[in-house]
Amino acid sequence: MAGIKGLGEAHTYDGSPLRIAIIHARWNTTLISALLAGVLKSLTASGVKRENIVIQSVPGSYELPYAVQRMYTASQTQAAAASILGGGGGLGRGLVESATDLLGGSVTDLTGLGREVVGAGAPAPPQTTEKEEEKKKEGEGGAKGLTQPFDALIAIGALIKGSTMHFEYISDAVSHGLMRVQLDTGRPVIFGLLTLLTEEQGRERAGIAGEGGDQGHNHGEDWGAAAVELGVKRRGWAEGRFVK
Ligand code: DLZ
Repeated sequence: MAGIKGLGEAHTYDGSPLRIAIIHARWNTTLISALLAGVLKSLTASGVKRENIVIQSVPGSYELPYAVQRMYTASQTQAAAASILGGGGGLGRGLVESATDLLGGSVTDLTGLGREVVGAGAPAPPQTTEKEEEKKKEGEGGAKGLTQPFDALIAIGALIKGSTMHFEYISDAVSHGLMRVQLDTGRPVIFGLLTLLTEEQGRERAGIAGEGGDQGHNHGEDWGAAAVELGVKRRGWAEGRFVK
């Protein structure tokens, strides 16, 4: 008999206007790589453009809530900087130029705000060619992409239970932390945290189980779809509309 578990009726949403952040832990990399690929596959299938996806990694799952919160703030900073600089050199540009004068050149490039800020006293970044710089920005999902605040953020981690209480403490803290960030920021944070009793459970949920490494279901695909759905619905809610 077929089971009753699962996501229910599938809806499709247009992700093309969205900007999405993915923050993943590096612990248990085999699982994380597969889950990340699943997320990217479904974001792309929903129309999210690669240049509008920003990916950052952190060491472990414990770091996820803080990183998600800070990344959202960084995207707000980018959006503010872009709106100040917008309009091709009007009042905004004048303000930035005045600020640069007042700071005596300690801020070398305000247009890079949120991407890379060189503060007073910080060592100068290594020189890169134009081509390298372009490639680097593309890797950050920012070169020609949108600068609006993220529409949704996806946190990916895989915790595997060991012989101490470590697993319980981190699972609990991260779950609560991610929920808090989404309620505090008002932006959807997708819960891509696998809390696993065994490695095999992880392979099943990353779609890499079995001898051929292609069995199970990649939950990353569901997380990408959830990010697009919530991103689209939040935009509707912000305008007093209820997107079906
Ligand atoms: C320390 C640790 C352990 C033992 N296990 C995991 C794990 O299974 N999955 C994971 O994402 N992170 C693990 N970590 C690292 C912690 O999440 C965290 O990065 C460190 O405690 C530093 O804050």
